[in-house]
Amino acid sequence: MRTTLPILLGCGISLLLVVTAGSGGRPVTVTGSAQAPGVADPAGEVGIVTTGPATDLRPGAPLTGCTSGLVREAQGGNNFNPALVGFVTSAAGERFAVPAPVHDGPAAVDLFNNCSGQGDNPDYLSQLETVVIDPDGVEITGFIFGDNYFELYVNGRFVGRDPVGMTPFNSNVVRFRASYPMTYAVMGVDWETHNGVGMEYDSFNLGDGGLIAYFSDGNGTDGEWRAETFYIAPLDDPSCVRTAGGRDSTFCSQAVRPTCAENAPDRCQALHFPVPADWTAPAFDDAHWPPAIVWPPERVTRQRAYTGYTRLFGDAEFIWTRNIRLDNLVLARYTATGPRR
Ligand SMILES: [Ca+2]
Ligand SMILES: [Ca+2]
Repeated sequence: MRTTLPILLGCGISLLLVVTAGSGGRPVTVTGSAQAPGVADPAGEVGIVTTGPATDLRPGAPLTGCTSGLVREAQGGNNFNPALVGFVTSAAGERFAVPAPVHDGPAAVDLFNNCSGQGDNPDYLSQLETVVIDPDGVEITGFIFGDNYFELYVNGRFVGRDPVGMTPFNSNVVRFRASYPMTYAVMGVDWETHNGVGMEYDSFNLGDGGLIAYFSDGNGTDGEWRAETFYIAPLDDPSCVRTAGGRDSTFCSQAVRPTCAENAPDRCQALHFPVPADWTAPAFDDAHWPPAIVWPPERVTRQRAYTGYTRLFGDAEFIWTRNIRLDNLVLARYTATGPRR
């Protein structure tokens, strides 16, 4: 029998103890100790804690600056912030790229990009090149908006990625040829400017994520996808993250900022789960990943890169995990058995 005991401490800090009452002589186990080196989830994957900001920062997305066609703030917004990837190391020496171990592949074609272009890209159809995954497959066009960054894989093959990792907000289009059953694997990243502690800008804002994709065969992101988080920050105490039934950071402070964010961001902690090497493969077993959570569009974005193109996103829905603020690296998967229309 599992009993969950939320214990409210002072200063708004909530410590969650998950107590499993033993049966048949099994010992009672308690997770959630601040001294625990990591947090194990049902698949046996252990969360690993790091503390403080990343080092060794380097460019993490194809577009590293607004070098041409720059649209200024007064003309519709262009708050460019570089998308950097840094590295954090746990006490035991495990090293993680933050906010994500991005793939160094080519960028997808712009649908809307007011960083390198003027916003709307009316020529996107003529700029598409088909990524051939299965020569006998069907040709599909896909529209993707990631807050802030995405990578798309189909049947285990890289198709394209977001050219703008942080801001401004942009959207993209891809084309590929692939066979059913067609396994979509999408990396979504809520990027950060304070790498390693899950926050952004001078205000140390927590930011939030979200992802939507729609494909020309009628498939698209919805609650039938699965989604799991692999980087949770900022945290005062990583033991707030539950792992039974899929990682769940909604018990961590999300209505209020973590205490560390106010006065000691260098002491903010993060919980990492290693990204499986084969997570994009059709054969990867995602049965232990929880269903994706569908989020209302207005909770994710009011940016023109999405709102100006809603008809292209059909009946697709924004997905993420249960916590759009603290879950910063989310992997999502879905296998389509055929066209949906
Ligand atoms: Ca982006
Ligand atoms: Ca965040």
